[in-house]
Amino acid sequence: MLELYDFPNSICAQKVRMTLLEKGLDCKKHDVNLFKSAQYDPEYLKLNPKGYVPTLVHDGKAIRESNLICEYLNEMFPDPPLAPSDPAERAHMRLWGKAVDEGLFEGAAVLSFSAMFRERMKQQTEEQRQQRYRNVGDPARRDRYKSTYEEGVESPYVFRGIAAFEIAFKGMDEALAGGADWLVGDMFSLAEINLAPMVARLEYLTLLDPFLAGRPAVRAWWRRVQDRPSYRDEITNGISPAEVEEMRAFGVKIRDRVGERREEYLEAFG
Ligand SMILES: N[C@@H](CCC(=O)N[C@@H](CS)C(=O)NCC(=O)O)C(=O)O
Repeated sequence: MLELYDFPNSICAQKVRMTLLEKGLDCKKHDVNLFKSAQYDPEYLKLNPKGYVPTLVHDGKAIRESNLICEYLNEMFPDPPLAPSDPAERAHMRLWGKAVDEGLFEGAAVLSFSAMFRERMKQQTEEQRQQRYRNVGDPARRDRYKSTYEEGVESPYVFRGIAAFEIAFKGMDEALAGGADWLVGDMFSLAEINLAPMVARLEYLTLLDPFLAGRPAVRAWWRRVQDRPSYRDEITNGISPAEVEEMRAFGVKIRDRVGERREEYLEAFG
């Protein structure tokens, strides 16, 4: 039996749900309400000591980390395959998962945080905010939360996130330059699944366009990803109209400054 500890608009959980749909797998879902700090419930921490979603439980075994969960599902349920059979191509596919784990996830998280969640945190008492920082149990993550709360879009974490996206889109353009439909191995793979929720979050925040400008192959690839039934069910139809509107309304407030910071990155490193 498959069980997923999940939160609807979690970009990490979306990867896992897309993988489940691509594989046609049934899964029992448990909602872990991140806005009510349910991820820090002692019972949940036994499954996922970092206090994250998602966690997959398969026949009683807990599997953590969205990228690893998707790999696990692909190994346990090989049909249809979501990874190329050639080992070198599989390694290339995993580079995209690494790019997400090493920069794009944090980029999407800090952009969302500095646009939206920061505003929610402003409604909290100082004691509630301090409790939030203590809960995360990890100084690196605490520093990221604090910086995006205090500095918003001016946070150095936001600058690094914008850089991670710019580097990734440049890499996608190169990977698609020969006319390929997909990033690796001529197939829709875990590379697309790892990236799709990150790119979608940028788009919902109205921040995607500058990254796609002058990159028609990436834009066409993005349309292909969005046409995938797993994307439509889990992302397009899986996010409520109220959440879509919230992301848009807050995203537009930081859009100009994000564009300027992208230009700053290109001037310094482009
Ligand atoms: N590297 C982890 C990151 C998981 C993660 O940070 N998930 C977010 C939701 S997308 C979360 O649970 N955040 C709760 C918190 O930071 O308190 C993965 O890919 O599974």
